[in-house]
Amino acid sequence: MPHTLAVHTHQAVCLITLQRPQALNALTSELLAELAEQLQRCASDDSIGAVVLTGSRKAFAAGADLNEMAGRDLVGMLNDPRQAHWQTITQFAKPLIAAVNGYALGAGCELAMHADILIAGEDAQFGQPEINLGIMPGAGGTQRLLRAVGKSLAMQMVLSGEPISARRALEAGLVSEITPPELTVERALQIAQRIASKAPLALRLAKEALLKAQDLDLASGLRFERHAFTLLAGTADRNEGIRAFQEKRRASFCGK
Ligand code: DAK
Repeated sequence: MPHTLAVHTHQAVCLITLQRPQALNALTSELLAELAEQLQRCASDDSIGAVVLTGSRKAFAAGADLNEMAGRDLVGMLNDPRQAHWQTITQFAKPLIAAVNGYALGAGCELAMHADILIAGEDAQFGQPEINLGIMPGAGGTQRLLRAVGKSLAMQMVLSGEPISARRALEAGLVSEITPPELTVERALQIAQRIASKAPLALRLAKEALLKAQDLDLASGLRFERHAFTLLAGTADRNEGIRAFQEKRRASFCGK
């Protein structure tokens, strides 16, 4: 049983809630290990189609746990077990939705940016305040933020440490929707349920292709897309999807 997370699965969607309210969900090694373990479990469970990750109304997560970080020197950072946990989170291949209320700062913002879709409450704040501590983002904050919001705003956030509001995050493309805070999780679950009803192999390849768009040049990305599209032509779910359309009924996908 995880200590730092609450985990509930309902109709093919797993809801993972960060639970360290005493420290605004600051990310400890234990929390990251438990999160990585839960994502691995979801990855190997065929009955789970999507995951929603959330925190509390006050904080999604206020960054890496600074009390834990204070005890790590250079060698400690190089051998940091958290690196492996971040890798596991990065490699999660099923759809991942973040429902963000309150503070998403430092590693908390970086964790939210690992999600494929971000839904934010109106009071959410996104920031990379590491510069105030004499350090810089270390879990993708420079790379994913720049790709999400563009150079000028990413530079401003990382170099000044100033957070941005949910509305600004929406305008910049960091989040796709904002909601009243009490509805953020519900809206994320609604989107996750819809996604989880689709064909698993198509979801997996579509997510992979979309992520490649950030890394590859256009010709390579288009080549990957064509291969993935062709692969799906050999799946039972593709036949079922088209047959269901012709028979005017809802498709029932099997993941093959
Ligand atoms: N760590 C530990 N405790 C924290 C915390 C944090 N990041 N953030 C808040 N808390 C604790 C506070 O100490 C306080 O505890 P008590 O004093 O009550 O025991 C409690 O949560 C409530 O916080 P406040 O009293 O400060 O609440 P306020 O509403 O006044 O302020 C705040 C909220 C979020 C503005 C403030 O707490 C704050 O500035 N927190 C620190 C935010 C921050 O600087 N975050 C960035 C941390 S650096 C790595 C990759 C990445 C990283 C590290 C390693 N590897 C790949 C290895 C990332 C680094 C970071 O994220």
